[in-house]
This record gives sequence, structure tokens and C-alpha cells, in this order.
Amino acid sequence: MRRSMLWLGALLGALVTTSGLASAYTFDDLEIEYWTGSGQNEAVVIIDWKFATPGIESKAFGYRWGGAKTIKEMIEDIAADPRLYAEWTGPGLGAVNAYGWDASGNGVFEETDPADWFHRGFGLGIPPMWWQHFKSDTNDGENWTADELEAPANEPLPNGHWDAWVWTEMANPQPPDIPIKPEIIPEPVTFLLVGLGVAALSRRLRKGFS
Ligand SMILES: [Ca+2]
Repeated sequence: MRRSMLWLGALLGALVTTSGLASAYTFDDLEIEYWTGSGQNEAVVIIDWKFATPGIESKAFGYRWGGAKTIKEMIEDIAADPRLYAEWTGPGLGAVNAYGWDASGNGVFEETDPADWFHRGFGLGIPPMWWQHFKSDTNDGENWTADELEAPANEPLPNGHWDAWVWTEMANPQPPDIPIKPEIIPEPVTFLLVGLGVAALSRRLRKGFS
């Protein structure tokens, strides 16, 4: 009897913990590569290279600022780091033509390094691909809205903003994968663990609280 009650307590504890991992994320849940800037405002940018190989090829970058900034200014400030490369479609335009990342880990992005991640293009190829801009309107990293062409150039950057860029088909834009910290258990795994707990408890109940 006592052991079964302990089991029930553990299971309820697991459920309470799970409720804290609902469908939304916070900045604290993200595996952020580095923060840029200082100030009382915070935003994040997720860039997803989406290579064809298995695994997640998205990276999160944090940004802090005071006063007024635009989304484009945020991208430019973050890409001042030698590991991240951003190239715009042209002067005055707000669309990104190319992003590169130092996946080889030698401290610098190089377009000629096959180990680094890089995509460049603006609707070329079959199917036409490009860097689609997204915003999480609910600021939770779960619900994403694909932006219109060149929209981000001069848009003001709101505090708490979630920004994302994904290498994806123009006609069928896919939202970003979220690079979360290893200790943040994804929901399906959590539900699986809870499900196993329920199954184990029900077996004990059937056995009559032995
Ligand atoms: Ca490199």
C-alpha cells in the first residue's frame, strides 16, 4: 500500500512538471549560441539551414538593445560575429539572400569550407528555394507566420520578439526547428514517460496494492 502511494505521488509530481512544459517555449528553453548587444530589451533569431541530412540544423541567437532598432539592424549586429554570415538581396532591401554558419567550429564562417553551413538563393532552382522570414506572433516559438517579401527591412523590433529565417521552398514554407537545451525534454518523450508511469500504476492497481 505504502509503495503504491509513493508511486502515485511520483506520477502526480511528473504530471505537475509536465504542465510546465506546455506547447510554448521561453527564451530560457533555447540553446542560444551567443548574445549580442546590451539593454533592457531582448529578442531571439532562429536560423534554420535545413540540410537534407538527419538532425536539426537550426541555431538560435540572442539580442539585447535599448532605444529603437529594426529587425534588419538586429540581424546585422548579430552577424558581426565571424561565425555568422548574412547577405542581403541589395541595398535598402530587407530580404536575406544568404546565411552562413561556422559548423566546422574553427571560429569563422568560410563559404569555401564544405563543413560550414551555407545557402544562397532567391527563388532559383526547382523547386524555387529562398530564405523565408517568419515571426512568432504569439512570442512562444510554437506558432509561426511566414512574412511577405522584403517586409523586415524597416520594421521596428519589439521587445520579446521571436524572429526566424528558414531555407525552404517558396511555395511551401516550413517553420523552423527549435534548438532547445538538451535538458528540456520534448513533449512526446515526456508524455511517453508519463504514459509508462500510468501503465505501471495500473498494473499495480490490478495486483491489488501489493
Ligand atoms: Ca568554419
